Amino acid sequence: MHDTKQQWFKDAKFGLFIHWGLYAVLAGEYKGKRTERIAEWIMNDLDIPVEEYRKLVGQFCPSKFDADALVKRAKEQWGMRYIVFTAKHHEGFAMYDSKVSDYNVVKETPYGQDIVRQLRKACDKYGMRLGFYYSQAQDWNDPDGYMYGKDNSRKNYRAYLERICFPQVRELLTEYGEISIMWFDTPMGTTPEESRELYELVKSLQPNCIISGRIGNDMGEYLTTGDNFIPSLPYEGDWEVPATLNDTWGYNQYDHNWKSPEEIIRLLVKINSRGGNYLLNIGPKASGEIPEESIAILDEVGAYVNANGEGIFGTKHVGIYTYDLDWGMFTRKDYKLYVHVFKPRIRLEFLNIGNKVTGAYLVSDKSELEYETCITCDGFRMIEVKVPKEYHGRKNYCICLETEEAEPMYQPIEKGTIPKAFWSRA
Ligand code: FHN
Repeated sequence: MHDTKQQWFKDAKFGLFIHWGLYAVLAGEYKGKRTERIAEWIMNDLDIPVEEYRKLVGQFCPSKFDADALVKRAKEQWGMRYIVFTAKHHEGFAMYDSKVSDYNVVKETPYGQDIVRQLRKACDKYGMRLGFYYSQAQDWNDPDGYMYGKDNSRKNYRAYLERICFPQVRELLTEYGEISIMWFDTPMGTTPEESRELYELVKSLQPNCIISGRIGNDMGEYLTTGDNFIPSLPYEGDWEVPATLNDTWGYNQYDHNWKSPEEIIRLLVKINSRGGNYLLNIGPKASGEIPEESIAILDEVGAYVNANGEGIFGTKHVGIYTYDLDWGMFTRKDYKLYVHVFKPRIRLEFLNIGNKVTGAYLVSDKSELEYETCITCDGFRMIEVKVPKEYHGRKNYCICLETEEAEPMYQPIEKGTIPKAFWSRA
């Protein structure tokens, strides 16, 4: 079982991933050809030569980037608890003032400013945790960095690690204050010894910095699931789902396949209910602006998160309930079972829950709710909560059932197998 031993990560539940690099200039299209895959992979997928791709630096001038406004919004409006920013993605371009390689935003772009430094400042101001995505193996700019689906046999990855990866990781962990996560990705041919070296480098510089699941060779401190992949069962231990709002990470002007705010709310609660964190991505444009669709979705999601944060942050994975409800999902803390209600209901019925309920309230304003426990005419134990009249037509709210027992006690469907104690309480 993965254990980061960091309570903040276990409690965080909702984070912001930011994929931003030179690929934003192309926005999914190079010389009239659109990429059919994720936008930040355009260099690799459309075989753009290094010399050509490097010319994009001249067009990178994000004058509309406002780190302060972004972090403020992520914290206050979207309810997110941490940010992971692509300090260097597979394209090999550093979004900070790297002394290790001139291929960076300060040295080579007309913009000339350190993006990471601006995020650091804003995160400090708003009390937001900051982590870095760092592509430790794939580097399409460097002759010794891995590429995907290409011949890597003549590359000297060891030389790459020593020349670029290790020194840049050192820079990121010594020049930018307290870093909460190093988010490594696509380890490719990294050996266990190399993963170990990288792990130890991070820990020697910042012992509390958490290392993502994709450092390779099972050395991550938490499980990073596949992109947009949610485990279908509750999972104990620390884990995180990196996920997109549409079908790309980096900005793609042609990708309009946005998920709705309602879908995102359900995905967030589903992941939280199974015990994980949701690391949800935005891909800023080359201008520095955040796509308006992303903002609109996240503003609405954030309204839910802010009103119902008690049932999100600090919750633990919920065991398997006997039934698959089409109108709601559970999260929990000790002695509290939260029910996120996604469809209009007049009453909320919970069949085969064995707990003794001691109170019920609406999470957003703490108002008390009426409830009762009964035995159905089929002989099943049922808890019933009355939805207040003004909520009858409403969806997307959260209630809390306070219980005498620390954990929810789901009963099997077959009556004969239900322990007597639960029946006698009704
Ligand atoms: O190749 C990357 C991809 O561009 C993106 O960064 C995602 C985020 O999880 N990780 C890799 C693919 O899994």
